[in-house]
Amino acid sequence: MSERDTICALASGQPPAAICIIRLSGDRIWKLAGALLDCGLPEPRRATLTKFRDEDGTLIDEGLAVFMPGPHSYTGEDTLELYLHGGPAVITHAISTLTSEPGVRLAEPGEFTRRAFEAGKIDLTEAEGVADIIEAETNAQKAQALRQLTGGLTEQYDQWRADLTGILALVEVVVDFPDEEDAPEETTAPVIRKLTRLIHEIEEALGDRGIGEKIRDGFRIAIIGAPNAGKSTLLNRLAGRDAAIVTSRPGTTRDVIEVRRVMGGQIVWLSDTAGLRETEDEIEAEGVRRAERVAAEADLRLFMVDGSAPELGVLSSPFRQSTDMVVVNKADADLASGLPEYDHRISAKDGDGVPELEAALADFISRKAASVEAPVITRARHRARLVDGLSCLIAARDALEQGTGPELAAEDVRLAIRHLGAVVGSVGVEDVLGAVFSQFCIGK
Ligand SMILES: Nc1nc2c(ncn2[C@@H]2O[C@H](COP(=O)(O)OP(=O)(O)O)[C@@H](O)[C@H]2O)c(=O)[nH]1
Ligand SMILES: [Mg+2]
Repeated sequence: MSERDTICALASGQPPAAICIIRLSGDRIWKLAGALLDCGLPEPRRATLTKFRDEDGTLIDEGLAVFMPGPHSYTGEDTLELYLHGGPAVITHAISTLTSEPGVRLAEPGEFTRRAFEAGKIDLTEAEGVADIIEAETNAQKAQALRQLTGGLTEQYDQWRADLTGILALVEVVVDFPDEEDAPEETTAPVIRKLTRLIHEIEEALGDRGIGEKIRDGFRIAIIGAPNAGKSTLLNRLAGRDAAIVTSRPGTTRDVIEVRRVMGGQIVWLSDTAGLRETEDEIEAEGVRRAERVAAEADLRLFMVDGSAPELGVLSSPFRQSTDMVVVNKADADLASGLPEYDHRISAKDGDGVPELEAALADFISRKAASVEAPVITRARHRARLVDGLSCLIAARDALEQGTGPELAAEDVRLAIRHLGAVVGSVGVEDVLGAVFSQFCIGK
């Protein structure tokens, strides 16, 4: 018998609801079921209708109970799910009854999944997939999370680690060569070839322009341009609310204002920024620096120009880049002559041209999201480990090529295996587990 607490949580959403699910995992289930369910411990994996009582025999509710004995359960432990009416009084009565049993307590966020991970039922990327699918808002997020939770990333990392184990065996052959002789070319050449192939594969995964992370966390569009061009007016129109202050006074917006939307089937963060100009005002100057930072990180920069006064639109502006989408605003007013080439002409105030602009933005984002098929990296955590792994592999190859020491190469390959192993959670992840699982909701 394990010493572990049995955990208990409401796994379904906020009450009131038609039905709630209360979930338990751990070996106290036998005792609880015997004492509190009229049916006793239900037959495994069979929904059983039963009355559910507290320790005094008072009826809590009538509902279904499903028993899933370990190790063939989500957590690997015995688990019990109770399907009751989803009212606050039922839930409170049920949970307080269950947790008043010694050795039974409320679960922490993600604790069921953490137990599944610790029991070796899933690896860390699959656990992250579980967290992501619960949070998924767009279809693209859902598809990515599903791929991850069904082992899509595991497969890739296992393949890389298997390749590396093979390479390590070959490097050790080189290491074992007698001191007085250098390892012959025939021994090192195939190892270098295999290493090079793996280096390319990992470089390719890293060269995904962050699409997997963006599908998960959102793409970024920055609205930039001269003061008074109408940037804040456009942001408000795209947001459908007054998120940013609009005035006729140039230099009104100082901080970056962000609005979250779904566009082109993706989460998109739209940022309104301070007008780009040289300024003596300290606060405005900080606003301009922030605007430049946001623009530099954006997937798309909308460069807005006041069409009624293009000379103020500073088209020759040092801030403008050739890849910017140029939007001429104030098309309702008399447009000045000498307008530059532009991609869109709108009136942010009246809304003319805005639907076409929105369609173009949606198209841009959905194309960008589709530009990488099945990204291997969906979190910064994966990227950091892959970058570290890659540099070890490059160091190993250098050592073999320059004949400076096969022992060093072997050590680097071992380190690379550890870095890739950390992504799936097979080694050295104690320090990240808390961070990964605390992001979960309770009951999962
Ligand atoms: N005529 C006209 N005025 C506009 C339009 N969009 C914004 N404005 C006005 O231009 C001024 C500056 O707008 P704002 O959105 O604050 O510009 P920002 O400094 O670029 O954020 C305000 O007085 C707005 O009412 C438009 O499409 N047509
Ligand atoms: Mg503004």
